[in-house]
Amino acid sequence: MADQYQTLIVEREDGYALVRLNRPDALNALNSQLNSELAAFLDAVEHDDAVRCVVLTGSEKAFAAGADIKEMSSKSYAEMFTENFFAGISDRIARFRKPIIAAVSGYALGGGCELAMLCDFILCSESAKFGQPEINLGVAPGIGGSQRLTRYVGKSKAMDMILTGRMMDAQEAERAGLVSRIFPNDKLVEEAKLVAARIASQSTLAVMMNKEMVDAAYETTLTQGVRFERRLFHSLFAFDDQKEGMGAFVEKRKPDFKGR
Ligand code: DAK
Repeated sequence: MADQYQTLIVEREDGYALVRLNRPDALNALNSQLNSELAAFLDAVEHDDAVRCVVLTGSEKAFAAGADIKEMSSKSYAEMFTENFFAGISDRIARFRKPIIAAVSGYALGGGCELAMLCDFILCSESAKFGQPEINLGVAPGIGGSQRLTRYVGKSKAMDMILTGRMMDAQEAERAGLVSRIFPNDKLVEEAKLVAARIASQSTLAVMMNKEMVDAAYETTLTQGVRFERRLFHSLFAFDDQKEGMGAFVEKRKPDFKGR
C-alpha cells in the first residue's frame, strides 16, 4: 500500500520505515499539515508488523527549522489555546510504542530540535546544528524543549542555549549527550538505516519493553524504575522469543525472532 502524503516522503524498507520531512521551501518548518500527516503515519504503522522501527529525517540543509513561524505569527492566544497547537503531534510521538530514531542533518531548531528530542535517540551528521532560538522571537520553547533539553544536557547548557538562542554544533551536541553518534554528511541516512535494520531484526516484544524501561527512567524514582525493569524482565520469559534467543545462543546459531 503506498503512503500518500504531501509533506512527508515515506520509504518502507525490510522491517522499518524511513520518513523524510518534505517542505524544502520552508526548511521543513513544522506546519499543521505536516503535524497531522506525521501523526497519521504513526497511527498507520503502530500496529503494522512490517514496520518495527522508524527513522525520521529531513534534508541535508535542515531536519526542521522550527515550527512554521508564518503559520503561527498572527494567531491569538484564544486560537493557540483552543487548537491546543502542537499538543497532538507531541503526544502522538510520545505514545508511539516502537523505536523512532531522529537522523539530523543541518538545522534542528526550535520545534525541530524538540521533534528530534521526542524521538528515542538522535543520530546526526557533521553539519547538524541544534538550538532553541525562540527567545529571538520573543517566545519560548513549547513542545517540551525546556524540559527535554534540560534532561538531555543538564541545566547549565540548557539555560545557555535557551536564554541566548545560540546553536550547538554536532561535536558539542555529542559531548553534551544530546546525540548518540555523529556520521559524515553523506553517510547519515545510510547509517541510520543500518541502525533501524538492526533494531528491526530483534524481538519486537523485547524491543518495545526495552524502550519502555529506558523511558521509565525519566518518569520514576530509581527504586520504582528498577522494580519496573525487573517485572518487565520477568515477563519476557513468557514469550517464545526469549526461548528462541537463548536457545540460539546455546546452539551457536542466529536467532529467528517471530515477535511472539
Ligand atoms: N518557519 C517558517 N518559515 C521558515 C522557518 C520557520 N521556522 N525557517 C525558515 N523558513 C523559511 C524562510 O522564511 C525562507 O522562506 P522564503 O523567504 O524563501 O519564502 C526559507 O525557509 C529559507 O530560509 P532562509 O532564507 O532564512 O535560509 P537561511 O539559510 O538564510 O537561514 C535559518 C536558515 C534556519 C538560520 C533561518 O531560516 C532561521 O533562523 N529560521 C528560523 C529558525 C527559528 O527561529 N526557529 C524556531 C521557530 S519558533 C507551540 C509549541 C512550540 C512552538 C510553537 C508553538 N505551542 C505549544 C503552541 C515552536 C516554536 C518554534 O519552533
